[in-house]
Amino acid sequence: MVPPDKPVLLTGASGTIGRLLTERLTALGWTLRLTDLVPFPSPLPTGATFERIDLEDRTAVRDLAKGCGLILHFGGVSTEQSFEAILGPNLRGGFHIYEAAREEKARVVYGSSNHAVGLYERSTILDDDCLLRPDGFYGLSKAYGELLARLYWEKHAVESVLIRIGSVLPEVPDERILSTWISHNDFVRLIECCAAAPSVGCMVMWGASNNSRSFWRRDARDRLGWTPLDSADDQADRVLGRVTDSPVAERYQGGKFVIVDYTRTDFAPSAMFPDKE
Ligand code: 15L
Repeated sequence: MVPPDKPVLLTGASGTIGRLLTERLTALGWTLRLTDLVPFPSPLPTGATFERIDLEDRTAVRDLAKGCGLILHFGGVSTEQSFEAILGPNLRGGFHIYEAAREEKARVVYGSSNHAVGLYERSTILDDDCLLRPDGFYGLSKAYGELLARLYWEKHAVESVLIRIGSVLPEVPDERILSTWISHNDFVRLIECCAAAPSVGCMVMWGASNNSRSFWRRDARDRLGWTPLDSADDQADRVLGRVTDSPVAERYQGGKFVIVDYTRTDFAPSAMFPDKE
């Protein structure tokens, strides 16, 4: 695929996903403008520049996005934390990203998460139009980001691909991730498709490889031109039986994120939507 003709802003560049994309996309000839709150941990590859900014700084985000045609937004808090810790980077930061995208007429690839729907039971198979059921404040911030994207599409024609990322890991560490795994190669190809598709509107993509145990089904991948080529299935023998000791974590798609500050004893959330399950 031909690299984007304009520079691409990548937030969260120093994190796991950011470092993967920096290495792989520059090797494909992309010009990347990287940013993170913490320094980039290794030497910068050719084609990448780095500026350390805070997503809460609206002017800094706007200035850094100048001239970019695509924003890969993977910055912010990526674990379950207090509302106060998530508010600035994820909610306010997300708003700054969308304001910058609106000004630049840039497309956004928004790093959403399976934790936006983490309170579905594992036996429920979800399509892209399912109700959002966040499993904590982190998942809630991703649900907000998805709605922010929809607002900016409907009011300002800012295009977005909302990737509900499963687990981006070199290999599968446990039984749950047999359902949520996305290989590095599938993930990088997905990002290439997000950049290359002639139009994306505001679409949701399940960010997972071709796993037979997947919790997820329909999305707009045909329109995007993406087909995952890998599968966690090959690794099943090694990890089947590697589970937590929490019945709550094992019951819900979000796994361990669900049990942070979980106070119910009756497993009732699923009973809120009996007709959907
Ligand atoms: C996420 O959203 C997290 O950022 C990542 O660290 C993993 O925990 C992943 O979800 C997951 O659910 O496996």
